Parts: sequence; structure tokens; C-alpha cells
Amino acid sequence: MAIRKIITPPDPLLREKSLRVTQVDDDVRALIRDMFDTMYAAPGIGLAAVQVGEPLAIIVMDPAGENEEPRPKALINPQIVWKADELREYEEGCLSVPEVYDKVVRPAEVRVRYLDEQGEEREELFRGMEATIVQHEIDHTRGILFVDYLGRLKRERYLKKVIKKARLARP
Ligand code: GNR
Ligand code: NI
Repeated sequence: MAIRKIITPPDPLLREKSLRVTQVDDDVRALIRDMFDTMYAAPGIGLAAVQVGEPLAIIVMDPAGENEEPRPKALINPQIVWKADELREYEEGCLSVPEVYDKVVRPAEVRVRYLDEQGEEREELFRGMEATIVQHEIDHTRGILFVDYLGRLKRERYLKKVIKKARLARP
């Protein structure tokens, strides 16, 4: 079990496109374990590998509420193959953009193709909260942060705030 450090702006890794995983092996499964440990410890409901400094196309999520059974999901090389026309708005946050929350509009349902931890190809329909999270995480694998949807003014203001806070907190 290992809780990893979560990177924040201005770390340039957050803006890079993650690499596709070519081999789903024990190293990948060990990284996924660390990602779940880090996500649950934060606590958060999703995490992309790049957020712990590994720019690989791997995401984990658990949309279960506090009093529900955990529903952990790990998706390798996730890609959206269909988006609903219907939209959904949700107040998002991000462990890599701490203390910033704002409304983002995204497709209300998406179908995602991915590899599971056994390397098997799967497709799954995500709706509601799960649709929001999976799109937020897939964005991370492409170097996109939720503040990018808010317009230039808010994006710059929020990113500056995060960078300034991190600078002040440095030992
Ligand atoms: O923990 C998280 N909560 C959250 C809330 C609304 C929309 C998306 C998210 S994902 C976020 C964790 C995170 O930063 N994942 O990349
Ligand atoms: Ni995030």
C-alpha cells in the first residue's frame, strides 16, 4: 500500500498527453493499487495516473457515497466512443486544483471503451455522477483540467491561486 503525492500546477506533466498502456502487467496493477490508495486517502472519487506523476492512460474511480458499498473501477486506455446529446451540469473539483470548485457542463451519458485489469477489452455506459467523473478523468489523460472549460478569466484566476498557495506552502 502506498499513498503517492498528487501533483498540482504548474507541473508541466498535467498538460501532457498520457501514453497508452501496451502491456497490462503486474507493474500496471501495482500502480492501480497505489492510485486507489491515494484516491481513497485524499479523499477523492476519481484519479488519473498522471496526477501521481505517471503519464500513462490509466484512471480509477469510485462513485459510491459515504454510506454505500465501495464500487472501485479501474480503466486502462479509456476512450469515449459515444456521447449523449443531453447535457448535465455539476460542480466539479480536482485533487490537482485544490480548493477550487465550479460548474462544468458535459454530456450526461458516455460510452467508454477500455481495458480492464486483466487486459480484456470492455465497453461500458456511464451516466449521472459516473459520467461526470469518467469524463473528468479521461480529460486528465489528455492534459485537460476542468478549469479549462470555464473561460480564460476564471481559468487564469484559479490556476494562479493554486500556484500561489503551493509556493507559500513550500518548506
Ligand atoms: O474527487 C474528485 N471529485 C470530483 C467532483 C466532481 C467532479 C469530478 C471529481 S474528480 C475529483 C478527483 C480528481 O481530481 N480526479 O481527477
Ligand atoms: Ni481531477
